[in-house]
Amino acid sequence: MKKTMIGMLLHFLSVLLGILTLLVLIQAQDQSGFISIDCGLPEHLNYSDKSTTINYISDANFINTGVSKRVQVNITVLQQLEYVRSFPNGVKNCYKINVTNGTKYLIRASFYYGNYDNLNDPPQFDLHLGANVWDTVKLHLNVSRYTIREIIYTPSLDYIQPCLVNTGHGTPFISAIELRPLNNKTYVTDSANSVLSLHGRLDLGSVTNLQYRYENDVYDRLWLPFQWIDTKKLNASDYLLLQNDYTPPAIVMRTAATPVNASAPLLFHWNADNVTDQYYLYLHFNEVEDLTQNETRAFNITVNGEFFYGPMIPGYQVTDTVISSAPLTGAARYLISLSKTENSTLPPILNAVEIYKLKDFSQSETV
Ligand SMILES: *[C@@H]1O[C@H](CO)[C@@H](O)[C@H](O)[C@H]1NC(C)=O
Ligand SMILES: *[C@@H]1O[C@H](CO)[C@@H](O)[C@H](O)[C@H]1NC(C)=O
Ligand SMILES: *[C@@H]1O[C@H](CO)[C@@H](O)[C@H](O)[C@H]1NC(C)=O
Ligand SMILES: *[C@@H]1O[C@H](CO)[C@@H](O)[C@H](O)[C@H]1NC(C)=O
Ligand SMILES: *[C@@H]1O[C@H](CO)[C@@H](O)[C@H](O)[C@H]1NC(C)=O
Ligand SMILES: *[C@@H]1O[C@H](CO)[C@@H](O)[C@H](O)[C@H]1NC(C)=O
Ligand SMILES: *[C@@H]1O[C@H](CO)[C@@H](O)[C@H](O)[C@H]1NC(C)=O
Ligand SMILES: *[C@@H]1O[C@H](CO)[C@@H](O)[C@H](O)[C@H]1NC(C)=O
Ligand SMILES: *[C@@H]1O[C@H](CO)[C@@H](O)[C@H](O)[C@H]1NC(C)=O
Ligand SMILES: *[C@@H]1O[C@H](CO)[C@@H](O)[C@H](O)[C@H]1NC(C)=O
Ligand SMILES: *[C@@H]1O[C@H](CO)[C@@H](O)[C@H](O)[C@H]1NC(C)=O
Ligand SMILES: CC(=O)N[C@H]1CO[C@H](CO)[C@@H](O)[C@@H]1O
Repeated sequence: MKKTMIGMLLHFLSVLLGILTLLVLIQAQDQSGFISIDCGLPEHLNYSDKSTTINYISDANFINTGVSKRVQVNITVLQQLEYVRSFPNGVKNCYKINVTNGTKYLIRASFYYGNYDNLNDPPQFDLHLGANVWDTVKLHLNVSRYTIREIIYTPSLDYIQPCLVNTGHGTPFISAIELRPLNNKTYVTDSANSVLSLHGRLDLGSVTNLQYRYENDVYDRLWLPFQWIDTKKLNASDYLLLQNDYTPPAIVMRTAATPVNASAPLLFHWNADNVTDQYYLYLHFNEVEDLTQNETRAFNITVNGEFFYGPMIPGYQVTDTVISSAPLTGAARYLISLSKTENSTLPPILNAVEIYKLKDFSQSETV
């Protein structure tokens, strides 16, 4: 195992930078520790999902309120979206789900309206975790879209209480709650009372245009295929990959984005909801080409023009993850630029990216 940590303070954005190259061989992992709850599912219908092999159980043992309903769409994929639990009564309805305290979990709540109430009127409501406001959920009428909310959270009690809160914009409901234990060396923040909330998780250069999750991803993260303008796709000839602790799926890391114009930088950006927002960025690299002696690929990474990390030289068939070990903050828009160094013969690449927003969870874990 090799570990390199380069830290550097950035005055403008106050960012500490680091690179992790933690090399471990891919470990075979099963879904042990996964908690997969299909909300509204009648108890005798527990099932193993066809596409992921994940076992889903009814929410009947986790909540006493609400009613089970079925969506008006024939579900062919993502069977957990077929039933919902809807909460016509009460302002705040809470689940109580047993967990292993001290374990870092990815917690995902899924919502699929599917006109389950025959009103053709998708609601808006709030999602809480205990006394903490997690997010607002706004549903779509479009039957081909579903909504997720995801956080990375380490409970200190042996149960969690996700709650649906009626804010006067329709009846709250929920389709699924999924908990996935993560490696506690990953997604580390320095604020004890905060959680990471998913802002985006992209698979760049995808040649299949498919969304990947378990079993490709041992942690069942969802990777969305995406292509930025002025980029083209590169793909490796095989799936060989020496993993790090983040373990992005080999099928995601097999492909990368690179600028169409080989001397131009690779650029992407996101807009902050608020300049006070704090973001954590995770850039995953894997050299997809077997470079010859006279070829080099080296690039520097900047955030809003300020040096972030470099020179980055992706290892061949190795996952390298560049992380912001302190949050990016103070801007309305974050422009990330990867530009080749003077001596690099090849343009920059990027295989996958994750962006999380820090959320304050300093209120009680219970309701
Ligand atoms: C479904 O799963 C739950 C939780 O494991 C269990 O309590 C229940 O008995 C199961 N129901 C059936 C019919 O298997
Ligand atoms: C759902 O499937 C049933 C039976 O296969 C069919 O009768 C019905 O029309 C389908 N509904 C929709 C909305 O596709
Ligand atoms: C949760 O844990 C408590 C205490 O250990 C136990 O009494 C209860 O049955 C558990 N609930 C479920 C749904 O497993
Ligand atoms: C788990 O909770 C118990 C008490 O319920 C506490 O003693 C223990 O320290 C907690 N463990 C962690 C890792 O938080
Ligand atoms: C529904 O969403 C899909 C996927 O985002 C999109 O392709 C389609 O155009 C949308 N349909 C409508 C009616 O908005
Ligand atoms: C991660 O978990 C291991 C084993 O449960 C524990 O020994 C270690 O202290 C934890 N590390 C952190 C940073 O929480
Ligand atoms: C390619 O990018 C370089 C550097 O940004 C620029 O000078 C050049 O004009 C670009 N070429 C084309 C064809 O856009
Ligand atoms: C931005 O955040 C600050 C502090 O958290 C808050 O006072 C302000 O209302 C927020 N602005 C908007 C537009 O949400
Ligand atoms: C790199 O070396 C190979 C032979 O090993 C040669 O064919 C190629 O032209 C060289 N490329 C450059 C850019 O020098
Ligand atoms: C890239 O970063 C290195 C290390 O900080 C620096 O020496 C070099 O000048 C930078 N190169 C470019 C082209 O920005
Ligand atoms: C770039 O190449 C030149 C000429 O080969 C060399 O003098 C210089 O040290 C190289 N710079 C870096 C950063 O490797
Ligand atoms: C599946 C796929 O698109 N594979 C491509 C990977 O990249 C090579 C070129 O390097 C193409 O020839 C393959 O078609």
